[in-house]
Amino acid sequence: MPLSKVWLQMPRSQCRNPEGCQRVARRGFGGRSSPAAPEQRTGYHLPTRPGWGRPCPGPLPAVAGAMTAKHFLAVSTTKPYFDSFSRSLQMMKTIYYFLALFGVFALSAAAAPAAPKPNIIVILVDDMGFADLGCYGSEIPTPNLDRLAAGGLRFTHFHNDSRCSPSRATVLTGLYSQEAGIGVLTGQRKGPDGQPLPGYLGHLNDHCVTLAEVLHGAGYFTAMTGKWHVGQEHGVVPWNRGFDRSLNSPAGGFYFPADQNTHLFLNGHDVGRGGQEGVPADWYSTDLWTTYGLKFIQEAQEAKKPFFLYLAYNAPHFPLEAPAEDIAKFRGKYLAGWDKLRDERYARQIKQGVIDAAWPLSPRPPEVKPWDGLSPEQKDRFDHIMAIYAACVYHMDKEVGVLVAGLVQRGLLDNTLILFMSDNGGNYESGPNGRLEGANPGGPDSTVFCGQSWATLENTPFRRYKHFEHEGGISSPFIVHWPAGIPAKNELRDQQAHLIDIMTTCVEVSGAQYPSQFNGHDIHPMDGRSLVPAFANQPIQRDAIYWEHEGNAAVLQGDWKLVRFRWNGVWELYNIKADRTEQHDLSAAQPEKVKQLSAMWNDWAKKDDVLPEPHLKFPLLTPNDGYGGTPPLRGPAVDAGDSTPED
Ligand SMILES: [Ca+2]
Repeated sequence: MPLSKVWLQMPRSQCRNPEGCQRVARRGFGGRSSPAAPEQRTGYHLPTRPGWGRPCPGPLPAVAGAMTAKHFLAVSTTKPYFDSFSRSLQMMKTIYYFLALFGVFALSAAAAPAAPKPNIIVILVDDMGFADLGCYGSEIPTPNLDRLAAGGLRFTHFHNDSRCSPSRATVLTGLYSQEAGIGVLTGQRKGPDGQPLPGYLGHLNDHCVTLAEVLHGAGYFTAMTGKWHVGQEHGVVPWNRGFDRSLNSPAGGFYFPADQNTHLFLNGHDVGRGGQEGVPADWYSTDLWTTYGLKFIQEAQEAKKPFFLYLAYNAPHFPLEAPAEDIAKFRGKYLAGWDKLRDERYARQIKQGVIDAAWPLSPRPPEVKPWDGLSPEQKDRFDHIMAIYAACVYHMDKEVGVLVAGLVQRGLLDNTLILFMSDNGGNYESGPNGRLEGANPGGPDSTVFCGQSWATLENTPFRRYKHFEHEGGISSPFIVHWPAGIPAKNELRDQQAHLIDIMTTCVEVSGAQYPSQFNGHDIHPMDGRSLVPAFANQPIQRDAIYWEHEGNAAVLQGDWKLVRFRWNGVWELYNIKADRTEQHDLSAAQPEKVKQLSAMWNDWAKKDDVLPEPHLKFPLLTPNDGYGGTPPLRGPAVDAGDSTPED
């Protein structure tokens, strides 16, 4: 029985905690509490205890299948769901019609009060590929994010900055990462003269403002939980960059208190691994970020302010770790192998409309072995690795459900703009074999990397990975959910967008003023465009989008993308509308287009402190090989350095 049906038809009597849960009529997340709803109706199981959004313990074992989510909300994008959803939508339209009529009469009698500012939640996940959510083709069950997508929008051409810190800098500031001071990670890069390169300071500079600083100025209660990674070691911290509340780690690379890299700060106080100042001693990071996110939302509500929450999950970044029961759900599921699963994801993506059937699936890279040629022992090892990765994604989705339940409980979901995205594509680091080390893989003492072979699945149907500016590195799911502001439900948007647009969008929907000066410093103008027109399926007016990371580079203008593999690579030219999987390099056929776009890229690079490129760390590779096969993607010295949990 499909996962969704188990839950959709689950009678109240099957709940493990029927007295502790209430049901909410399935009328969008904002559905009215309806404890007396008929048993056959779909309902969310919610805790009656307010405040913390603990999940319902789920159905009784006899109902829950091996893959069943142990969570209050497990709805996937199946046809019965959409049929029912359409009926609900029709009912809502009727209600809205009468409300609108009533509103006309009311407005004639009195001036309308100002619309309340929307709450804003930016959810940023770490190292998750374009194809890892159910609503973007994955076999990993992500019912909660699928549900948000069904109640809102999915963008199909959304891009990030291909690496942790640059993407975070861009999300937070609305600037290209170099302009904000973070072109690579949080280590400082120096030029030949020994001076720090302004685009590579390793921390947010003084000429940018964060979303928190901007929204705080508009009366918002501002909070963050999760991975910071924009320069805490240099003194740039959430509590001095606009956040009223924060539970953060300087960087990522941990999931449990016992992990080597665990380090927490609560509102600026060093609370170590937890166990002090109210932070529990025993936690799983994904849960902890959600719990404190809801705690801060509660504070905002009590303060009667709109809130901004930046929820930066550090899952599913390496070293991959997850609760054992989550890993067990997936063990054996990946013996099907990357070749078959990739074909299946590709087919689902076409059916869902998130990719164009005209784009061929990029071929398996030469480094990745055919699954059928592996020994049973090798298959078992790879299955174990991917089960842990899938568990990280699955658990992250589960916590998104907890967050949404907390919003429903507080009556906040309807006017909360939720934006969900990933900071870069699936990660090939550790090479095609990945890593599976430790007596208890997936536990706190283990070292698990998904590796290039599974990353190829994660980035279906695109080429290349995190670090690179080919589509596999920079493409992300992007889910937008805002019932009060976006009437469209379960619609796709193919407008090109980038996380640089988050600032501009938040400024528009909040009515905030983006400053030209802040704390005595001149502030760079925003580089992005508001996505509000795209919410109504109107075009976004922009000239181009640019990328640079470790010498990898790209510019996208309309249908044309120029992309380069390393600083010593040659420019490749693709018509991204016809060939988004980057299979047909048109650079030789259209040299004038290459000349035009490369000149644009150079002008941008000079303007935004991208030059001189900080490539001295990296060994020289031979020019672009056309796929990333031979020669090796990275030199050995670089692989060793990048396998640390720094990013
Ligand atoms: Ca990342």
